[in-house]
Amino acid sequence: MKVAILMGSPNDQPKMAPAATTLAEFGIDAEEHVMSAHRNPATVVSFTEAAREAGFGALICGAGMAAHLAGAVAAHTTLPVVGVPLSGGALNGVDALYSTVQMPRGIPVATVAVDGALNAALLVVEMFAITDAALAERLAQYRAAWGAS
Ligand code: RP5
Repeated sequence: MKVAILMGSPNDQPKMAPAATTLAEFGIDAEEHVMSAHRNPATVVSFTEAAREAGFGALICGAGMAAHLAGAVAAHTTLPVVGVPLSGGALNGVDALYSTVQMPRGIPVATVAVDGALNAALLVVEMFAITDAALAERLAQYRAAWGAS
């Protein structure tokens, strides 16, 4: 399974880069795409509705301000969606945090910290490792090394 890393603007890429880097460390394929829930909502819908069939196992969505890409994506798939609120704008990420974490019941988004792209990737690795013993072992090694650093 591969992972989609979606972001609302090309300007988000530096903040989202740790997601792809971390997934690569675990040998998990990932694709980065720029699409916005408010600038190109039709693209968000078509990509998301096709995601499971296209081989994606999870989607990581980063957006700043109140754009709320993760919630829009979650509305169109039952794959796990991890939301990364991004800093910036007048409220510097508090707006993105609240809009991403406060999803109404029934449509979940697993929300990490503001600019928490690395943890978003680790959460997806943990999900994939539920049914992949070799990946679980690599995760244990990563965690041990992390604690030692
Ligand atoms: C959101 O609006 C993006 O995720 C970005 O964080 C924010 C500002 O976008 P830009 O003006 O930098 O393109 O859609």
